[in-house]
Amino acid sequence: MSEAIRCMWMRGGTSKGGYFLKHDLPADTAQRDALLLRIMGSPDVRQIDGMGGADPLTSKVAVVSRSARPGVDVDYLFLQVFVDQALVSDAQNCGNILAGVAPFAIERGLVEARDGQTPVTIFMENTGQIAVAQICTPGRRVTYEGDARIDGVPGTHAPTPVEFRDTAGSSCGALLPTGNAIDIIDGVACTLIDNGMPCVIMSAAALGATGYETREDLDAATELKTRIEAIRLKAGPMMNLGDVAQKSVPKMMLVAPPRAGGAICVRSFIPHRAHASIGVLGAVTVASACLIPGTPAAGVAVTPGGKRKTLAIEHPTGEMSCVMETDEAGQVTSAALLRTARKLMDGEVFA
Ligand code: NQM
Repeated sequence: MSEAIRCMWMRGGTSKGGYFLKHDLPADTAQRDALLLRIMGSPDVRQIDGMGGADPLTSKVAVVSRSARPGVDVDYLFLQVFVDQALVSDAQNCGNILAGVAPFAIERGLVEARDGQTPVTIFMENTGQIAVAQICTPGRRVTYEGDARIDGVPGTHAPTPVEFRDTAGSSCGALLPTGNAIDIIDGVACTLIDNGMPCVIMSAAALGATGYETREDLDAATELKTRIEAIRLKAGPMMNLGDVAQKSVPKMMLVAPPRAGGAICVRSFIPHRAHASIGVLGAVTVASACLIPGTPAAGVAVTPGGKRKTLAIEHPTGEMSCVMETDEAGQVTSAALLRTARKLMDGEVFA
C-alpha cells in the first residue's frame, strides 16, 4: 500500500509546493529525499506520476518545525526537488516558499495567532538567517483573502510583508565572496554576490542578449544557456560553493536598464530554466548589487538616494519592489518585500 503523509499544498509568492511538519517526514535524509522525489514524480520532465508541476518553481518543499531558538517561532528548511534529475537540494533558500511558512505554522498550531495581525519569526535553516513575516489573522484565524496584488499571480490576496535582516553572505560567507565588485569570467564582467541568494550578475548586452526577452525565448536560447552555464560552473568554486554542477545555485542574472519606471530589469536563470518572474532573495541580491558602484548592475540601474529606498526590480511578468535600508557606509542592513500566499490543499499525499 502507498504511504500516506500529512501535508499542505500552498502557493507561496510566485512558487508552489508541499509544506510538511518535520516530524511527518523520515528523519533519515536519504529516505526523506527518496520519498519527496516519489511525491513530486521526479525524475521526469512532466512529473506525470506526482504532484510537481513540471517546473522548478512548482517542485518545492518546506519542512517546518517549532524552534528551540530564543526569540524564534519556527525553523524552516527549504528543499528544491529537481524536475528531471533524482536530486533534492538544500543548497539554496527560497523566499517565495517562505511566504507560506508562517500561515502554515499558525494553521498547524506551532504559533498562536493574535487577533488582527500575527508576526512570525522564522529561522531559515538553509542559510542560518532570520525572516519576520506578518500574517493577517482576524479573529485569531489565518485569512488568505485580501486586496494585495503581486506580479506573477492573478487576483488579490492577504498581504504578507516579509523582512530579512543580515542576509549578506548567507551561503558564500561574504556579500562579495571574492572580495571584488567585478570578476572577469570567460571574458564577461560578473559580480559574484550573495545577499540571501548566491547570484552571478552580468550585463545582458555583454552576452548578446537584451535583458527584455520572454521566458520562452530564453529557455529556447541554447547557445546563450551553454555560455551562461560555463560561467556558472567557474563562478561556483570562486563563491565558496564548491562544485555546483549538481546544485541550483548560483542563480545567473542578466541585467539591463529599466524600461517601466523601476530600478533595473532582470532576466534570471535558476539556474538552467529562465525564471517566470524573479526569486525573492534573488531580487534582494540584485537590488544590493545596484548599490555597489562599478558593478554591471549599478551601470544600468536607476537608484534613489536616502537610507531607505525602494528598488523595483523589473522581471518578465512585472516587478518586485524591494525596500532596502542602508547604513552610513551605504551597506544594506535590511530588506523588506510584499508577498502573498494561499492554502490550496490540506490532507495526505501518497508516495
Ligand atoms: O530567490 C526560485 C522562487 C525562487 C527562489 C529560484 C526565491 C528566492 O522564485 O528567494 O524565491 O531562484 O530558484 O521561488
